[in-house]
Amino acid sequence: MERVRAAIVGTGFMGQVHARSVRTVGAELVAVVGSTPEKGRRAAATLGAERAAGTVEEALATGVDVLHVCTPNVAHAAAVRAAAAEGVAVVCEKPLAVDAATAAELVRLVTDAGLVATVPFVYRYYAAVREARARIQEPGHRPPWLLHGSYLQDWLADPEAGNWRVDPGIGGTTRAFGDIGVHWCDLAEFVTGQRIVRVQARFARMTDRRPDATGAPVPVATEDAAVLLFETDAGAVGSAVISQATAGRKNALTFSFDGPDASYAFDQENPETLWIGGRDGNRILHRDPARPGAPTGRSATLPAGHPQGYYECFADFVADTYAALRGEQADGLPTFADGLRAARITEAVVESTRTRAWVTVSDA
Ligand code: SOE
Repeated sequence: MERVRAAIVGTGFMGQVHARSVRTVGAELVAVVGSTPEKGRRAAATLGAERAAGTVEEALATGVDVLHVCTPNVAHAAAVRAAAAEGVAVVCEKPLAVDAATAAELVRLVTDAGLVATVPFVYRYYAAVREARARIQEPGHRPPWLLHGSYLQDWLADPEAGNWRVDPGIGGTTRAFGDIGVHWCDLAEFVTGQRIVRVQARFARMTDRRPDATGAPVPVATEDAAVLLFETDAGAVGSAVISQATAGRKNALTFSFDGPDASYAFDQENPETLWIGGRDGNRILHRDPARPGAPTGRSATLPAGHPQGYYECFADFVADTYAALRGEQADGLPTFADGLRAARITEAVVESTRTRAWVTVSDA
């Protein structure tokens, strides 16, 4: 296949991350679409795109192979539909859609069109995560019975801070869980191989008013934090605390998956190591491709001591997506099916916060 030709719609932080990965994997960034023509033109210049396009349709008409959707959440579905209509592969930021029914529709669309369609659950790409997954899912290894952790950030810890995600009309009915709780749940299922089947959840807000786009303080309808209890199809129980307003925590995604043979703990802010707890002692496993049995995916093969970071994980995800365009199926590539899974867990979480009851995660 010639160099992959990509377009990006949405030029905020995630659009910039996607653009960097597109360049890193040697693809051509043909067009970017901004929320205004001026933002599009500025982004085309700063992100190294061949041109700014006024609309998604205009970007698709340039003959790209793949569209990266990095807009605010409510606009994801329209962009995915446009790509599917043109037979263009798509990478859509999470959440895939602001409700499970729409997410299911998008899965049907891309499946019927036979398109590669992925969602950047990129924390799967850390070697420590793959190491935990390989050990936990090794035949004969007794499964973890207790899954727990958190995903804590503080970019909304200032009660005066606002963002489009706060507005349910743009970000969806859930903010903290819909934005980053889905990462935590994706990792819990990816690493353990278990599926979350029932949830009991509560939302919480640090503040009831935040400034809207004009700077005027308005009532807040979405959560700053989510607290989740869950059960899995393997009989495990678990809990997760999700927050975007925890002062001092920048991108602190942590898990501990605990079984009779060992406990496995990971901290995204210290991603080069995996803590393995044992009854007769604990180990800190440092990422080292020279270690027999170490994960071998793309940036996991960086020599020990050369940290594999967020950008490397993102580029590995994009490279695996583009390899799928050539018919290669990489292990652990997160697809629209995983985006739908996240939407269904999110739907159950939101319902539980309303009914205050345990809610079964739909598989329908
Ligand atoms: C903001 O919470 C954010 O950028 C998320 O949208 C990303 O998915 C996460 O990886 C980092 O934080």
